[in-house]
Amino acid sequence: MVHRRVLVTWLSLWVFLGGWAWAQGQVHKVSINDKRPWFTPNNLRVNVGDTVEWSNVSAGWHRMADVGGAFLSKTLAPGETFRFTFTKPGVYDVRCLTHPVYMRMKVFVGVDDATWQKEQYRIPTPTKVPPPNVKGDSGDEVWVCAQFSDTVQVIDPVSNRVRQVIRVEGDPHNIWPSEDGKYMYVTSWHKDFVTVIDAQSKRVLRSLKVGPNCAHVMYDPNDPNVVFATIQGSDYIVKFDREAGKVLKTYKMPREAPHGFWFTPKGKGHYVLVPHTIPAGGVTILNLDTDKMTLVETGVLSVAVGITPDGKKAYVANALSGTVSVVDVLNAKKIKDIQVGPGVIQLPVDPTGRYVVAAVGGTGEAVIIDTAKDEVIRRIPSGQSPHGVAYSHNGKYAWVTNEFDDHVTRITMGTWEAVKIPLLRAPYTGGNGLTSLTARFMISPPAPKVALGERSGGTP
Ligand SMILES: [Cu+2]
Repeated sequence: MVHRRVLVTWLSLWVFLGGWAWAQGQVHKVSINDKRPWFTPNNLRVNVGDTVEWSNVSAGWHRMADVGGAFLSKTLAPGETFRFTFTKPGVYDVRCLTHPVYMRMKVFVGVDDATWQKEQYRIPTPTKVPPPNVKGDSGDEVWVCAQFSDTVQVIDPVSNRVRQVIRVEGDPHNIWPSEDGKYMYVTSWHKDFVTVIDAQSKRVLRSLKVGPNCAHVMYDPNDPNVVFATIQGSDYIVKFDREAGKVLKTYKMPREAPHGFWFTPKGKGHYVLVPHTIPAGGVTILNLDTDKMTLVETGVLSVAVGITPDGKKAYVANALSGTVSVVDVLNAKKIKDIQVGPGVIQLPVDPTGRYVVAAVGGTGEAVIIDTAKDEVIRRIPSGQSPHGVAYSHNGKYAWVTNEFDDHVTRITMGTWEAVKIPLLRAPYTGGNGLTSLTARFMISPPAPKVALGERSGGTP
């Protein structure tokens, strides 16, 4: 009797475990990388009931999400994993929501062969453009974060050629000068530090650890001795000293994932406007005199802000909504939504205050908004996935970076003529067998010419 009972128990356990294993389906592993291809594999075919496990084998922070809303992980630190069991058939557009433009993959659940073959995700290949025969004005030089190649590339504004390449590790994403033009600050988008470059010598001076997925950087126009950075893999922004020696203060935001922030100009209020990408969007208006924060709902995946020279109006890019929200800064109120197209990212207001050039990733265009009417007046083709926008100091040119192309587009304000200026490819591509991508840039005061290709210093 005893033996029989043991046998029955074992049988039920076997049935139970077998049934459990069957219900769970198979487990498929995907690794998350910092470089292309960002997911291995980046197309995965599974059965209904199967589980996918994403392992962060990179040295950065990532956050897994289905665009259709089936799941959203927490921010995964290096070594962490996330699992999801697919119970419904279909094709899932899966992204790292911290880096949603390029960290993409597809999961095919219970689909037929035709769907699997036809709908695979392929990472875009940059289009090669020749150097232009047009010249520019002396003065500003253009600093471009060639993010995928781990370089910052400096363009000579007269010849329209890259004249210097500076190595910056960790996917350099956003760049900003100090008020006197002595330093350039660069964020490392897949890492947690800001790199400081001597703008004249082009040498890397030091780096400062600020927090996971350091996104944008900018000094406070009302107090140029302090510099701020947004920490997208968190719910805070940081303030550090001009020399980037230490973090002075951390501001906890009402929402997560702060990204492309902007200050009201000097003497026009003391506010910083911080957009939130994940999951809800919106913009926080932070009064830096009182530390009071007001959240304004704008749209979904709010990624960047631009502010008029009088400090009164802000433009907020809602990447997933495909809209630009016009916000009354002093009254913390949304005035209007302008339809521009999916994947709208940076949109600074030009120095005259008359125009906003918005980089619209989904349509490949630089979209021009007239600030008097707050309407779109022009759409200019730029490249694959336009991303960053900056202006020359005299307001003559706007420069637009293209995330999946190797060129920046120079647009002449008013005539809207567009010229494509190539960045350098290999050997500056970070050893990934990939042509470089650009993310953002800013313009510094003139600097002496340095031999092309000289690599001065490395990121500490
Ligand atoms: Cu990521």
